Amino acid sequence: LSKRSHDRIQEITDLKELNDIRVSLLGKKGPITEILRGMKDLDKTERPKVGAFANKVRDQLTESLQSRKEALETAVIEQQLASEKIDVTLPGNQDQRGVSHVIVQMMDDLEDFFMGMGYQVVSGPEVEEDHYNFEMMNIPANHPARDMQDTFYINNELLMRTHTSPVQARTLEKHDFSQGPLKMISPGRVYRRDTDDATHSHQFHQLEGLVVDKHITMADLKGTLLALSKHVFGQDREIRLRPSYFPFTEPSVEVDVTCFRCGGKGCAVCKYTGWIEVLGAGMVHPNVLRNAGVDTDVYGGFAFGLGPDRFAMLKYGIDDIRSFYQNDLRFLNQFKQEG
Ligand code: FA5
Repeated sequence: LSKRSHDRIQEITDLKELNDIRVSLLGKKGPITEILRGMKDLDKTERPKVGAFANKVRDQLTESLQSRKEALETAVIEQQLASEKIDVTLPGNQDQRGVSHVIVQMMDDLEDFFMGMGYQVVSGPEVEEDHYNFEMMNIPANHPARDMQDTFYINNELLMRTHTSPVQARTLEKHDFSQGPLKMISPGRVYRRDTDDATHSHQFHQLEGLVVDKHITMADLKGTLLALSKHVFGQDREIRLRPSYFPFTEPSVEVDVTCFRCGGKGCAVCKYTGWIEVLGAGMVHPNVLRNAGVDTDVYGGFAFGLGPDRFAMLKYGIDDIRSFYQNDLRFLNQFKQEG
């Protein structure tokens, strides 16, 4: 009984079934109980032997049942652990990290470049006085150059600045030249009553640059803009200066960079000229310096104004400026920074 029962018990795979077997073997109606109950009918000399035997079998069965029960319980726990196991090699839930806007990245890069050359970064108000936006920049009322920059007026004196050039005037007024030369850039938003199209936006960005010191020449301007062009568009770039007109610079130039698609040979990107216009610049007009109280017998300088929107379009081959302002994540997420 003991051996056969033991083997059967060890084959059981279910706790309920095991309990049923226990009841059938050791319960009130089981064989052991029956033997013990029948003891009274036995001979006195037989009783201790049969009793000891029955007890031994019962103990063996109890032990067998107990060990099987423990084995099954352990198996249940193990199965549970296996099914609830955490796979630490699975990829985690990715956080949706934001991306700096491509224009912000472009402006950060330009700021880094100029700060590395010792320029200070200055900001000015977007709601600007007519006085700084135009008058101080040598564009008096009724001057035809005002038409070059169609303006959002707030009232007679206030407007949305049409360029970052008023920051030149504000900084020149405050600068103490006895402490050294002025080298500044000013990045920011500007506004014009332009009709939005692929290359024009009514709100866009500019980055102004201004250097005023003794003995500043056009060669300083050209060297600076060449270094800038190489930094942004690639080390192979060359630049050329073409005569232009701005009221606040004299002489004034438009700056072209050799096309970075064809290297200057001529292609669709540069309209087969080999050159791409990237910014306006010039030597600071003496009137601008005088308006700000700077002694033009001693000091002179150069200034430039570039459009980070247009720079980013050229650098990344973006054909519509409106892409920057539509906040389509499929567009913006393409400009993920490393790290
Ligand atoms: C100016 O605004 C001058 N203040 C720049 C300057 C500063 C010249 C200092 C000399 C010395 P302009 O209007 O060309 O110039 O604009 C400068 C740049 O802004 C352009 O080269 C172009 O990149 C960008 N820009 C002008 N209008 C728009 C527009 N509607 N949308 C996007 N970018 C524009």
